[in-house]
Amino acid sequence: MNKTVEIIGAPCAFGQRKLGVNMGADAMRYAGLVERIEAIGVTVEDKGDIKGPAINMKKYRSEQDGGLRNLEEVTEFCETLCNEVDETIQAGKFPLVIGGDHSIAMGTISGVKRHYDNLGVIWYDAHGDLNVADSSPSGNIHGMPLRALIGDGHEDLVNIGGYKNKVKVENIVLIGMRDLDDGEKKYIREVGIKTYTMAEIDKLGMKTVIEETIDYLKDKDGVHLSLDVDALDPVETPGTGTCVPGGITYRESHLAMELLHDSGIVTSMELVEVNPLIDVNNQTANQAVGLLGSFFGETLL
Ligand code: 4U7
Ligand code: MN
Ligand code: MN
Ligand code: MN
Repeated sequence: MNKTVEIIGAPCAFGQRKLGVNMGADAMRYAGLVERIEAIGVTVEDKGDIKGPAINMKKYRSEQDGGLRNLEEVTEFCETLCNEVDETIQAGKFPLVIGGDHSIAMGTISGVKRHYDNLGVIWYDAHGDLNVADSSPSGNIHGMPLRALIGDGHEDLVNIGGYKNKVKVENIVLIGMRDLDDGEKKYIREVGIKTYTMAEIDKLGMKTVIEETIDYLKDKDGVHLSLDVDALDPVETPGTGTCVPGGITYRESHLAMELLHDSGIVTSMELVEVNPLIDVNNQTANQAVGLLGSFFGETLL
């Protein structure tokens, strides 16, 4: 990486109901994120955290408000993040957004997309995050960001950054899928999103999956990597709110990061859903930092 990496903390927990994910960014800082990237010889600046709306614990923990939980708070958070990311890219730096729950992707990618006509997106996750309010079993907005970026869903979410239609379905690669809701499966098949479920990863191996992904996205003018730590297997990586067994190993994920580094195609990244309150000795944040090391070019010798 010859660009300066600018870290933007996005301590948002409004996209789901497990408090603690708002401390994910600090958990990664505490695990040595800045030092780890600097040790590779890459220049890093930490912009600090986005200032989002305060958490009202009573409202946050209430069972009601189904549909789109915390819509206003998520929207406000993402609007601010969008402008921060935009600024970082304008300054010629590489934006590394650390979450926070995955609803923040609507902010990150809305900011990124202002700079690219034909943006590719790699969605490394156990989930598709392709719900709309009607198909969502939970009402949690962190299960909807990719669909909102495509252009479907609540107007406030679809229009973050003041414009819509940020990601084309043919520019997306889903990796690690193993918990897709019925509506998401139907949608993926209907519009034909390039998808590597765990079954494909087992059959092809991660090396081929990433090589094919790079080949699929090589003509795009930018590629955003959205890494949800729940893509990894919860036996190794337990500190996240929506664990699904049978996931990607830590080593396979290192391989993915190394191959993406070598390709040089990725122009922005976010790492989300680290929740230190449900982790064991901060090991999920430690692994996240390890993966970011590989992504920015760390080698073992
Ligand atoms: B994450 C879920 F129903 N699909 O919509 C939903 F299974 O950002 C989970 O990937 C969403 O962690 C997970 O609530 C969102 C559920
Ligand atoms: Mn996700
Ligand atoms: Mn997920
Ligand atoms: Mn999750």
